[in-house]
Amino acid sequence: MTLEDLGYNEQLESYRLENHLTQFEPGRVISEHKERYVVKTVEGEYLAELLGNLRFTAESRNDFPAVGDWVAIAPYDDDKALIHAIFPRSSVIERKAVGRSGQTQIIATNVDYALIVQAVDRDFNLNRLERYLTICYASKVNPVIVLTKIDLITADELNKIMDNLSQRITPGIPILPVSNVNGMGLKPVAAYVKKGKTICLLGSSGVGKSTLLNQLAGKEEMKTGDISSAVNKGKHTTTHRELILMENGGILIDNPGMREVGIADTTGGLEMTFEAIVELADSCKFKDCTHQHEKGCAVLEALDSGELDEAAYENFLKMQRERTRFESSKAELRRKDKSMGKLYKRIQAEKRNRKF
Ligand SMILES: Nc1nc2c(ncn2[C@@H]2O[C@H](COP(=O)(O)OP(=O)(O)O)[C@@H](O)[C@H]2O)c(=O)[nH]1
Ligand SMILES: [Mg+2]
Ligand SMILES: [Zn+2]
Repeated sequence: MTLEDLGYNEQLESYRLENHLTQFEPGRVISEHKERYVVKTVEGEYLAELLGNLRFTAESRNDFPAVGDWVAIAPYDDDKALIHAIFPRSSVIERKAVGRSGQTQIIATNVDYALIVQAVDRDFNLNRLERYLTICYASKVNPVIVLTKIDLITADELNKIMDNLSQRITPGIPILPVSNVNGMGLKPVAAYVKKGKTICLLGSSGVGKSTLLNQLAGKEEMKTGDISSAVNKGKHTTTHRELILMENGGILIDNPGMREVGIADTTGGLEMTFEAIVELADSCKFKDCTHQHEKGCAVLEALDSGELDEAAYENFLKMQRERTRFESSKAELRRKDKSMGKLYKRIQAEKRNRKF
C-alpha cells in the first residue's frame, strides 16, 4: 500500500514540506473514538492522540481530527502515536451539532464523492434527500444518489420514484438504483470507486450503506443489520473502522446512521439544491422578496401555475429558517465567547495590578 492509495496527493505533500513536518509520518484518520484516533500510515495502524498543545489551542470541535483527515504523527511504542498537525482539509461534510447550539459536527473530511443512500421502501423521503444534497453542496462534495432495496418494489413503482425524483431535484445529479440482494445496478456505483478517491456514504440507519460497502469490497468489512447498532457498540474501540481501503483501489467512508441532519452554515448549499427557486427569485419584483406574501413574487407565481413543486418550496423555506436560526445561535455563541474573553482578560489584569 502507498500513501496515494490512501488518497495522499501533491497538495498535501507540499504542505508537509512547507510546514516543516518532514520528521513526522503522514497518515489518515480512519476512525474516531472519544478523542482517540486510529491513524493508518504505510507502516500500519496507530492509536493516536492529539498533541496537548493543539488540544489547548483548539477553538472548537472542528479543530480536532475527524475521520478522513490527514495528520502528521510521531509514533511511539509499537502502535501508539501523537498527532502533531492536521493537514488542511479539501472538503468538510458537516451538519448542525445535536445539542450544541450554533456549532457544527464533522461527518467526514477530504471527500471526493458522497453517495446519498436511501432505500426505496419505507425510508424514501424527498425532503430528507434535499437535506443531504444541501449538506453536500455546502461541503463542495459531488453528490450521487443511490436508491437501495429495489428488489422490494416493482419496476412500475421504481419508475414512479425515478420520475418524482427527476422532477424535483436539479438535473445532472446521478441517480443509481441498486439491489444489494441480487446485485442489480451495482456496477455503475462501483465505477465511482477509484484509486485515491474518497467516497462517503450518507443516509439513515438501515438503508443498506454497510451492505453496499461490503458488496463493493467483495467481502464483509462492515457489520450490517440491526446488530451493528446495538450489540456492537462496546466493541467499537478496537474493531470498528469507518474508512475502508478497497483492495482494488478507492476509499470508502461508512457512517453510523444519522437521525438528524440539521442544516448549519450552508454557504450556498441551499441555493444549489434549489436552483429552480433561485432562478425564479431573480424575477421577483422586490430584491429582498421573502417569497411568502409579496405581490410580483415570481416564486409564488410559479407555485400557482404548478411550475414549481409545492413540497420543494416548503422544504426550501423550512431549511432556510433552520439556517437563519443556526446563524443567529452562532453569532450569539461568538458574543458569549468574546465577553468571556474580556472577563478573563479583566481578571488577569486585576490579578497583575494587585501584585503591585
Ligand atoms: N431487500 C434488501 N435488503 C437490503 C438491501 N440492502 C441492505 N438490506 C438489508 O437492510 C438491513 C440494513 O442494512 P445495513 O447495511 O446494515 O444498513 P445501514 O444501517 O445503512 O448500514 C440489513 O438487514 C440488510 O440485509 C437491499 O438492496 N435489498
Ligand atoms: Mg451500517
Ligand atoms: Zn419572491
